Amino acid sequence: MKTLEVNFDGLVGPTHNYAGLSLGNVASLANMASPAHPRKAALQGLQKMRLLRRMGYAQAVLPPLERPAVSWLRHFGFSGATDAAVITRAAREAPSILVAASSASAMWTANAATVTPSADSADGRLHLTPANLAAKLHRAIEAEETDAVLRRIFADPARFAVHPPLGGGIAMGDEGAANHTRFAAEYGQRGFHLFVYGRVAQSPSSPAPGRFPARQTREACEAIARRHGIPPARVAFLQQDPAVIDAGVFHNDVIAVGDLDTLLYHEQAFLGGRAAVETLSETVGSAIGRPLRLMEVAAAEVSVADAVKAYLFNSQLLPHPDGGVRLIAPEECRETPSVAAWLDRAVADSAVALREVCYFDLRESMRNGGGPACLRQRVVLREDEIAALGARVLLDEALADELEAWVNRHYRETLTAADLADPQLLEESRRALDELTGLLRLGSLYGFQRDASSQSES
Ligand code: SUG
Repeated sequence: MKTLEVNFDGLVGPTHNYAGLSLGNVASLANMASPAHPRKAALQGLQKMRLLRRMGYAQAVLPPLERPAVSWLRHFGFSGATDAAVITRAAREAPSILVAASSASAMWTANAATVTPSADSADGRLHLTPANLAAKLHRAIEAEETDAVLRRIFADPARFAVHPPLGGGIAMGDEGAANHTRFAAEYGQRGFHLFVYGRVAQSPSSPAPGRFPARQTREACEAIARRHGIPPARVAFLQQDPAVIDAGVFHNDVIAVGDLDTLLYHEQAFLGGRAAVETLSETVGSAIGRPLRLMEVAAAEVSVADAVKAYLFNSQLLPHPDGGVRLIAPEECRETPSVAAWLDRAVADSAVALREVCYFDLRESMRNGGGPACLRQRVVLREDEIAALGARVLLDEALADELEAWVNRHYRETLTAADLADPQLLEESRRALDELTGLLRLGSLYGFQRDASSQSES
């Protein structure tokens, strides 16, 4: 039976804005309070999905979460007779909490979960753990709702196991697939899992960044590998160099990307440097039965600062039909001279597996530190598992057209921080999401839909 890697991209939500919420994420801080363009953001994301599908890759979509999250505002004590009153009170008393409850950050679905395909787990089911995203308030409040979304889509318990997000707070800080890479000779064959962490929570003397937070802990990585039933011989754990976290590499996918038998990484990505990568390469090679193709980017050619600016490593690495690889890169790579020169050299060199680079304009997401790879969650699925998905999430031209028209009908052109206090935005977002659940056949997914149906029943 055929097995495919399906890219589940996040549909950008109607409240997309720049709030400067992510200390350690250079773009998020730099663009704080500048006006955002939700319609353009959603269309840029859809265009990427559409073109990847046309290139022959399996593409799916994950819905946005309900934002502003009135239920969270109520949870934090902002009571009110109506939801609009809750928003108004939060805007007056604690605007920073309203802003966190309004972020469209669920669009970066690389952070939605960590997935272990059925070929790799002890019980032969596909396992998913939604990320707890404990490091940041606006992201931590995603976990419960993402869990609900994944349970709708991966609903068949005979095939899929959706675990709850890890408890335990920041010591179990987990940012999902942004810090995880699966290697395999072919998608359907048994794989090898690389987990990358920023610090060891239970060992305070171990190396850690000094300036910015390390969001992912080793303990969280180990817990996920255990829960998903991955044999220990098929897992490796590497630590990020704390210096790169302090330079703005808040997730491993800002400094390395791997797929199948290929790893593209920056020389300074990992603690232990080249020796650590060589050991990894040997272990992976013998586990998947084929040597790992390493593409190292030297610091002398591309500095970490340029890598962070251009988001070279946040490209999607995909198989090219001729046996090499293709990169789906942000436009910013073409505009950063050191990165553009590296890519040109690599494509021209027949000894390097890189055959082609396709550039995409994802500027709206990039201005919050989200590149092509942040916007997608990779799920390796057999054909029967694809057929068992519990919603209309697999993208075809018809769904892409419908989603584009839906965005054009509902999304604002511009959104500023001040607009988040406008209760009208809540109404608009709910109207849009209500229609979306119909389009994607998700049923009554969102809290406001369930509240409305329980009111009409009583
Ligand atoms: O968690 N930005 C996200 C970007 C996530 C990128 N994902 C991966 N690298 N996989 C974050 O820092 C900024 C929101 C704001 O400032 O408004 C934000 O949340």
